[in-house]
Amino acid sequence: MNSSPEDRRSAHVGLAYDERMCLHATPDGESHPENPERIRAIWRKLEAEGIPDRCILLKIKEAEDAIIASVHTRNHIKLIRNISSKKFDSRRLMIASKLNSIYFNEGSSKAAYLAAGTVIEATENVANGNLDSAIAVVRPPGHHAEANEAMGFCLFNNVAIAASYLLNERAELSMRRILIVDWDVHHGNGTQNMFYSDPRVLYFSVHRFDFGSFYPAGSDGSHCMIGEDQGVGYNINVPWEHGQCGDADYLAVWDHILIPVAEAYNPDIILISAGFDAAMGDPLGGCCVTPYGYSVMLKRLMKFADGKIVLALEGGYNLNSLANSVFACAKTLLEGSPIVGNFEGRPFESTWRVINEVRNELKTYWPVFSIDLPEEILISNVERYPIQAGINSSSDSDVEKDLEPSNAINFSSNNDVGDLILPLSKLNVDDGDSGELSHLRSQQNQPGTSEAYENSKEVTTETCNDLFHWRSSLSKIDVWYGSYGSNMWKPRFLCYIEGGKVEGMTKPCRGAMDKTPPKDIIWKSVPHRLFFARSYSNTWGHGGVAFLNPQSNINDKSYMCIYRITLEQFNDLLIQENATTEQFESPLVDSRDIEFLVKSSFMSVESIKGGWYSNILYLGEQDGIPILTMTCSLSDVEKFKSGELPVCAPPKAYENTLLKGLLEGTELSSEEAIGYLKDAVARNL
Ligand code: X5A
Ligand code: ZN
Repeated sequence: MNSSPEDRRSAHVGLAYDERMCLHATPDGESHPENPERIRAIWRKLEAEGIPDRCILLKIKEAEDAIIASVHTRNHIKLIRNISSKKFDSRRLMIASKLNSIYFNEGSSKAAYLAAGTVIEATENVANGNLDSAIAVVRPPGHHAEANEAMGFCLFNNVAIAASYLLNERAELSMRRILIVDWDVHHGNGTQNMFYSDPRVLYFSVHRFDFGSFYPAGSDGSHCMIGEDQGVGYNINVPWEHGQCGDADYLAVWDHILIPVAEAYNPDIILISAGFDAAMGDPLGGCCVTPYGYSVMLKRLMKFADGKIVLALEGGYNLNSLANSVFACAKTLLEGSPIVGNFEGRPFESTWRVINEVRNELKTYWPVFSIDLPEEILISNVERYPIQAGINSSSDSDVEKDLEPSNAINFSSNNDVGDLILPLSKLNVDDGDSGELSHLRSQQNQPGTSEAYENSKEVTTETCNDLFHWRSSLSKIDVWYGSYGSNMWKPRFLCYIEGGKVEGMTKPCRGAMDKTPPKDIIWKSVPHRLFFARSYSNTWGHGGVAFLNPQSNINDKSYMCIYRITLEQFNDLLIQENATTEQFESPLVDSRDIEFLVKSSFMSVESIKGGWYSNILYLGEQDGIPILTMTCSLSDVEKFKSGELPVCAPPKAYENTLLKGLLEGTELSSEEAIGYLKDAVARNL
């Protein structure tokens, strides 16, 4: 280094990488997002930029069982130790298949021990002052690994092991307060659990939560999880409601949650669970943090703990953004200032809501949170919303089951609804070509194909120029949405508009972007047959859900509650009902589709074909406004008739919701309403 004596010495930054961590790979050579190329790509980039020469290269060590045992069970350690041995050859696949998102091969044990050992080595040398800071380029990642279980591509919980090592084995280093910052796009369930009642470790995670539907789904990542016993207040979750979060959102969280807490906590060392799957273009994360964003996030943490920071790689699946982000972090540690850059845009409206919820939840433990946020940031005249609600959210459908909410459309600078109204896309259902939508769809990532991962970058940039325009035009068109199932009960229907859930629903709805309540509600009856089919839905659990036979019959009569909403809201409803993980830049149903519907009475929406409610029915009009509903396809009806698909009575909670709707909306007595539903269940299709 060519620094003069007056200069502060350049930082001693440790860097760790070992090719042997590439030994862990899928057994059959199948492509997988968590593959050896990830760390190779990082290393190639760092070398090309001359970073290793400016760093202190660390010894790569395997972790010792005795140290791993401070957070993992003996059984788990035994499993990870033995999984690669010859005698497990025949059982490896079987064992992995019983775990959640895990593969094993003959190199897995070695890589897992090296990853954990390397993070320990980096942490120890930062803690004892040999290094100022360090980056451990390791895999497999760690933060999902539980005490007794590998999951989410993670075998050993590298960061948790290192933290526990400092606390329990190296007390003389006086690392009494450890801040773990987990900026991987996923919640680090394993790390949270390991220190849940331990105030010596403050676990902070910002992650996609999507109301509990984002991996690792469930309530662990909720902002209500604040720690317990001695550790209460020392677990902080910032759960995004949706994808597309970027620099502005993350830095708002830094400003209003993490930095104030770090000031109060005064950590002795910071360990970063540094996943880069919230990076722009990541196929799993669907967020858009830039290298500059990571660089600033890191720099803001460097003023704590005397700059003692260890970054340990977690996720990050777009090789380019992964390598560029790690490079940005390395430069930041070395140079003590963020890389050159800037960011545009403002946080989402939801980001302020989330920040407030987190602060509120924790204000008794962190008094700084009692200070209200300045009003001007809460009342913004230009609110920013994510593009379309195509994320795993509540629905009676289960098509999304094992799809990654991948390939979210990224946000570029200009998010405002423009005045410009572009021509609406057309769904050419009549000639079998679904136009733009099928084009978009064909470019979707199919998890498991390497090509898809390579494509992800192009897709993201291609769709980066968000088109809000269809929303503004469809918000000016009214339709009646006809409900015949649980949506007949207004509070349940409102979940699709406002978000949230009512009793009996297993998960909340995302809500529509426009949360205006319906302008009018009317009850009608229609000459279509109501029936209950399927045997399980994500929202209601085991039992059937309501369908309407698309074919009318004058002898049939079903009650219907029709809500006057905008065509924009109808599109958001359609997406939620069909639980698609996709994001659409064009509407699924536009005014030209309505013209088509008026003529042909039903229309299958090609781009959500897998959804159970992808068939739009036109049921005439009311006050000159079309009445639309959604149901299954005619061919599904045939399958329900033949027994190829199950017909099933509804679950109690679901049936009760329909009953409440009928009783509040119609003149039916409760006997009549019950009879009406019983009949729909019992009568043959
Ligand atoms: C470390 C990490 C993601 C697991 C996703 C499983 N894991 N579908 O990013
Ligand atoms: Zn992740």
